[in-house]
Amino acid sequence: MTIFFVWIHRRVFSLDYESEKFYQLKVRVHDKGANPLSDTCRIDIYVLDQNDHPPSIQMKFNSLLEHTGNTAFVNESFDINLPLVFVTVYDQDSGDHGRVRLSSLN
Ligand SMILES: [Ca+2]
Ligand SMILES: [Ca+2]
Repeated sequence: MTIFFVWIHRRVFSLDYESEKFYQLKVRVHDKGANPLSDTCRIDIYVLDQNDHPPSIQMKFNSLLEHTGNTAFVNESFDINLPLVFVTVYDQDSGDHGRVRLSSLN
């Protein structure tokens, strides 16, 4: 019996679920006999997601508001039933790692 170790090294510098979730390796072995005999096998590798991306917030003020950067200037007459800001949250992870909850800190 001979034991070999198999590494993923084909253009892979690190495993990243968000870039590539699945690898398939094909391995072949053959003996050194006069009429070589061989066997092959397929190895399926699924990369499991980890929580390696923080959520990020992008916001856009209501176009009715005068604003600069993260600061808006709201007239007293502004209809408070209209949204002040549209917030979009991104998280590249999957499942609970990518599920987010938005809360106000004040
Ligand atoms: Ca995440
Ligand atoms: Ca991830």
